[in-house]
Amino acid sequence: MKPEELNTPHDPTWCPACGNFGIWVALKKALTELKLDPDEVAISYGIGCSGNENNFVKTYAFHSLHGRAVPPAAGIKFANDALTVIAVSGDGDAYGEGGNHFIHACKNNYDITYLVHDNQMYSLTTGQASPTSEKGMKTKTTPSGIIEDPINPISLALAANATFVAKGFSGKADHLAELIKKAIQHKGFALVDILQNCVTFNKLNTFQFFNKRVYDMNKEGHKTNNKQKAYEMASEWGERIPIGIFYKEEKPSYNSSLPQTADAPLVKHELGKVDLTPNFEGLA
Ligand SMILES: Cc1ncc(C[n+]2csc(CCOP(=O)(O)OP(=O)(O)O)c2C)c(N)n1
Repeated sequence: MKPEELNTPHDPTWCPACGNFGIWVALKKALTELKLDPDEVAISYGIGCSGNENNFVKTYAFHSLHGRAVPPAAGIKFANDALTVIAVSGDGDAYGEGGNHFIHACKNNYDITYLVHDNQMYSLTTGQASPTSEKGMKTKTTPSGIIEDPINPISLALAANATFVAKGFSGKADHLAELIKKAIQHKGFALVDILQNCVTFNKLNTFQFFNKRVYDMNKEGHKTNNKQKAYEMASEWGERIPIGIFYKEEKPSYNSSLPQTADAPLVKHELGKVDLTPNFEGLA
């Protein structure tokens, strides 16, 4: 398939030059280069400009609640691990409302890919401060400037024991597509935190801001098997911002470790052969 064949009849409704376009292009490129057909992929979306992508990519899709993209994705993978399962969120969705789900998905090593459209802003609701907005930034909810430091998604994922931790940039779609492919191929929970510009509400972290700062950390020699070094790289944010794979580790995924799903996913279980009588013993 060609990436355009994953388009739906609906044109994206994002603002012209929104970073979501680059992520959309990279996702379709990654899926087609991995030769995945639309019926082999299920994507669970949160609520936000990012979540609206569910209308624009032709795969199975589930539009969940705000902050809740991960639980349906984990459930879909339990039910049918033949599917490639992806969750898509904004930074508010992933690290704010869905922060607890995020931490536990890292810890549990669900075999899903998490693509976080990180524009440092609650954008669909027209520009409120999010967990990754920079200190001092003036937004609708912080007219005098944000007083607290932002969350660092990469260090948070490392501390929660995620087995694949990466950062991309919507303006480098080819590099991002490669990261998404590697995240999908990884057996276990894979985070790709994606820096993106919001042309309408974030006037600080613009396309130009990111474009002149990001560099490919793996090309500059960063190895992906050193957690201590990954923490160090995660805190680099200034004149230079690293993108690429910070850390990667092989570990059995949750599904493969769970006796109920180790041999066969739930969809392959023969329910007719399950003896439920012990569950009803003692009941009138
Ligand atoms: C529980 C809940 N809280 C708040 C909202 C309102 N809401 C909808 S979208 C959104 C912001 C989304 O921001 P983000 O997740 O960063 O995604 P973006 O729009 O920037 O892609 C909010 C607060 C909601 N729908 N449900």
